[in-house]
Amino acid sequence: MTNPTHFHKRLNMTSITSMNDEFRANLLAQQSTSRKNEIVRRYEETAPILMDRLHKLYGHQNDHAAWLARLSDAVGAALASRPDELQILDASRSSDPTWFMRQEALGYCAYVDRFAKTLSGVKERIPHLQELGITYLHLLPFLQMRQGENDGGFAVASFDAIEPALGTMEDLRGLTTALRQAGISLCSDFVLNHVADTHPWALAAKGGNAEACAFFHTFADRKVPDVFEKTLVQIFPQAAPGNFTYDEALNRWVWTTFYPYQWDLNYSNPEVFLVMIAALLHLANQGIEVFRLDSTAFLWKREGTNGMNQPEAHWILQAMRAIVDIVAPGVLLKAEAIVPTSELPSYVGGEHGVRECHLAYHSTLMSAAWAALAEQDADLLRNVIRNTPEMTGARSWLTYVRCHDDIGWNVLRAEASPDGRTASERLAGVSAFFAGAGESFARGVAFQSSDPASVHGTNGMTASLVGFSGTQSAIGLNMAKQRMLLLFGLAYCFGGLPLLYMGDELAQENDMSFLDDPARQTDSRWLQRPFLDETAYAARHDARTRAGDVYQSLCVLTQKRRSLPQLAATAPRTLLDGGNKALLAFARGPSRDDKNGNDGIDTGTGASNAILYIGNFSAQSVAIDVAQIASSSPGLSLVDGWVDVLSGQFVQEPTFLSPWSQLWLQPRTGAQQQPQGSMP
Ligand code: OTU
Repeated sequence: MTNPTHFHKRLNMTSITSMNDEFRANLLAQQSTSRKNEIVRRYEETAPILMDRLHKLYGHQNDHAAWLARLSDAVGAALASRPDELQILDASRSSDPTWFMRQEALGYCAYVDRFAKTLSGVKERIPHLQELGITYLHLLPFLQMRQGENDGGFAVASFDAIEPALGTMEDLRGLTTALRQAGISLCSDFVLNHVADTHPWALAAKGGNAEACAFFHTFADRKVPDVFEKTLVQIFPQAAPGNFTYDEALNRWVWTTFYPYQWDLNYSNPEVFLVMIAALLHLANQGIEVFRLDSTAFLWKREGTNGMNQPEAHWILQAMRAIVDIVAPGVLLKAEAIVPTSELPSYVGGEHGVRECHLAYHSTLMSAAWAALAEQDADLLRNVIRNTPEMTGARSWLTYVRCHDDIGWNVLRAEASPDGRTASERLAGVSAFFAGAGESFARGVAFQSSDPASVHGTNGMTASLVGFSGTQSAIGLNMAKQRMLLLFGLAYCFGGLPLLYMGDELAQENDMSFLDDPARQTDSRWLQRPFLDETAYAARHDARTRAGDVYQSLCVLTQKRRSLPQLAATAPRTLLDGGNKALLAFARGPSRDDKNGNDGIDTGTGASNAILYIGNFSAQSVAIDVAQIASSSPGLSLVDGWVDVLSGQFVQEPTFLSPWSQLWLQPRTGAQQQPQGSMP
């Protein structure tokens, strides 16, 4: 592919300045007088990055100035048609940019059909979400999708229409309005790396339209694809081997990173950027408040690389963010990049805090937490946390236990290698454990992998992976519940926006029905995509049922989290030495926006208002020395006594932490001088 930096020098500063002026003028031309000042302010704030990234990406194109003018027209049109109520939202969020980082923020993720049949059905389920304390709802793809196989909607056939079985654009607007009134932000996937082979652009390309063909990466023969294949990864090596698909109508090879019917878009073509940002803005104007940018790592192709995390992919995201900040500053971008820990921070702007995505899935934290259960050792978790830089500003992590995809193990290679075994051996052990090997409590399935040493990803619902499916005994079931809560507790305490995956709140197990459907049976990710279990849901308040017990325990965690500003994503995190390999310990807080004191240290007692998290990732009771653990953090060393927020009990040292359990410890205050009881 072309490398635009080679051509970048051709544009001199004068032409950049005049294009910048023209862009702003075009943008403003369409706006009402009352909005102009605000828009100029937003534009001035974002223009340096926007212009720089667009020039780097596309400045070498002959008609760059004309293209920029068309882009500014499109952006201006979206701005002019932004509905009033969304402009109000934009204004309130601009004055509170860390709104999504509060300790009350909690996400829920579901397939529309499996949760509530249709978009209107989702509206009916708002009380369900409110009861769970949800402030953010991610609905998996609901735009018009390819008929037949469509990767759960990740093969989009139109960005302008809703999948007919799920509703209409009108229904979407009705839903976003109702959710907004309920204090819930709707998150939608924006599948920007590829489109379905039935999308009009692909159909036009097949029909011989050269402009449409240039939307994709196509090749006359295998020569170039073969060179790329030497270094590219394969995502679905068994169900969809290779990264290129021969298309008969085109009589060419098409770049298809995922399934053969998902055609990768060619972002070296500026037209692709233009139509895609226009599509995103149009959806934002329907009231979608968060975009989950799918497969962001793959947006730019470069020979000799694995095809992921290229600088240009980040420039594309930064340019999109700048445009979103101009048109819809209340809207969030969330990166889905399943990549090693070292690559993750750049999706939220890296150490310099360039505006890119507001959120990114912390997928290595998620995988490492599962690995810790298998290894009964929090080593991988500690390594991931060490490799996760502290970030300031309005950006954060999406923390989660499960999602609709597999749990990937390969992303942990860097963290997995230092223990003497090779990373492959070690991670293959974890993978085998979750596939049920030996004495494992887990009942998952290994997912296809291209790794030569066969480090498969793992599929399965949380409940099946933590042991609910593999035991009947009361003790076994209780251990499964503890493991489940341990994982949720980590997602709640780590610092980020936690996301619950539909069915987990009711401990729903693997759904085997995909095996009967030819369109789904080769993709075991469908194990973790069940329909909501209405019977379990109806029993959610009955703690004698498994679903009710898990549901209520989870709600308790949620309530506790909401009450602790130290757990807000804005509060700092300090990894501590737990003194035992099975223990993960870290401190959170004091909260940065603590109004009572700038350092969060209580001047009267010298105690910090921090929260100390300790998790036991093993099947044994482990002796803990809280004073010792706290002593490695300067703010905590003076604390004289701790209370566990979850049980309300005073910690009497020395104490034991029971298998798979966790403590959320808060410094004892004056009112809590007397121990209230011993530890559970
Ligand atoms: C994403 O996933 C989606 O979450 C998947 O459901 C889609 O199948 C895929 O994109 C194509 O749209 O590469 O960077 O290993 O983790 O496919 C993220 C499986 C991705 C997923 C992977 C993924």
